[in-house]
Amino acid sequence: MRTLIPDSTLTRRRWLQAAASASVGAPAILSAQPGSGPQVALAVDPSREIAKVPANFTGLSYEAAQLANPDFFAPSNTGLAAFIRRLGAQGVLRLGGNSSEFTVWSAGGAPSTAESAPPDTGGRTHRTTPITPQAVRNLAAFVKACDWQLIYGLNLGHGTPERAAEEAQTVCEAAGGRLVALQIGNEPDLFHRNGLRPPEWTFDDYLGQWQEFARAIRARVPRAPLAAPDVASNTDWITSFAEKAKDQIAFLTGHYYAIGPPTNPAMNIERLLKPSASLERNLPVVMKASRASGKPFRMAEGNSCYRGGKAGVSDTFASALWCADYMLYVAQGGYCGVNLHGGGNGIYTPIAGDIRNGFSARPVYYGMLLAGQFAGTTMVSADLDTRGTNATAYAAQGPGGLRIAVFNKEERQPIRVDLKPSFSTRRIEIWRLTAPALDSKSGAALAGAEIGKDGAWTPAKVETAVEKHGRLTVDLPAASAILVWLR
Ligand code: BDP
Repeated sequence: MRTLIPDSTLTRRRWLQAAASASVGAPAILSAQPGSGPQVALAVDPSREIAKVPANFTGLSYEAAQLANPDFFAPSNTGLAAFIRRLGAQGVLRLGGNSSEFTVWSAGGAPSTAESAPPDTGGRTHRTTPITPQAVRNLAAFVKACDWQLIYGLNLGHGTPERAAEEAQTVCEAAGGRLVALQIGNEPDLFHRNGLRPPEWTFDDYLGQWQEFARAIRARVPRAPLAAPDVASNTDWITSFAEKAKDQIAFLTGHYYAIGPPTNPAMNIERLLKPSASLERNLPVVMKASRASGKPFRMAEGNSCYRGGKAGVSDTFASALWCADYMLYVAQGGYCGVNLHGGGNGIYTPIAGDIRNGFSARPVYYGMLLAGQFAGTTMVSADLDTRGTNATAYAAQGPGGLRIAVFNKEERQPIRVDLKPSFSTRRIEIWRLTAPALDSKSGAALAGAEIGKDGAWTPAKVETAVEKHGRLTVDLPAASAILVWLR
């Protein structure tokens, strides 16, 4: 039996010194912050593999309206590229949203002067977005500069198969292998009530029109990759699409917003951090369709609260905890990726700002950064006995060793995690996800470091441990998370 003994918080440098002395027989060192609370027991078993997490699991989503400004997604926007790359060596940028039903492919059209486009807030009035071939070529070059991949949304709501096919051809030629999918239509399961189609609009109506668009696209680009149905919430449409048209797509897609609308006072931090009944209900349905069809499922657009987010919730540290927990929950459940929606200075946007004023990371970005450490790994069994607390835990094996994330989503209650790894390890490092308070809009940090103005980030505060008798006890303050590395 080995024991992991808590010690004091060390800086990375002090850890290196400690590790050096440990290697010549000095006492083992580990750290945990003081505090008390219910003890939750976590058993991790790396031999029980649960799901593979693709290297491009992490993703962002932007409104297609952003393409009205061809300089935004362009290699010259190095500021934005730095923030995106920081989220993962690989990842997927998705263009779509409500505004993608109001784009006009205009081969020679003049670009708009719009600087940056926030998420759509769901009203009925929309400005038309002209998209030029130059905007598409810049987008493709931008994605390449980030070393990411692309999902591109075409206009089903107001578009025509011919226009979409022309636009698709330009996208395919510009993005080449970086294009993982074109999508035709954004949230078509809502068309019956948002004015894009008559109230009697059904799945079969949608599939018929989708096929027309797909045929026109394939007439120009026979191997164009497609993803669908990109629904807002109707999982029956995912099941039906998987049954009726799986051979035509590379993967299945759908959206997820944890709470909403923002005008409802019940949509608050407490609600956001609670386990989501709809997610628990829908994930198995979606994964059943995915397994039956052999097509992976990607959550192609989503965030904390629909209609553009809720101030005081979506822009606070609570969104960081929510986001990381959500991403790892669905990674463990088998999703092949998630795209957090944002843009401009939108309330829930992970990256805020514009070209002129520069970019910055919002709290939700820190959650993505934490969860992104699981990209390219294999999720393994992490069995948490929560003892009635709102805590969650995930573990994965991959490059850099085993990593274990534990979330204490209690607003006021600290917890003590008693970790029993059923394996031996040589070196343990702990990163904490912290902020001054749950509703803080700034001051979030991962491993004691904030994201710099240039998107730079390096762990600054790494607590360390060397095992002794097979147990590690770590205290988690209320509303915080840890990422434990076992190297
Ligand atoms: C989705 C839309 C997206 C919106 C988002 C929201 O696809 O354009 O920005 O909801 O309401 O339904 O925040």
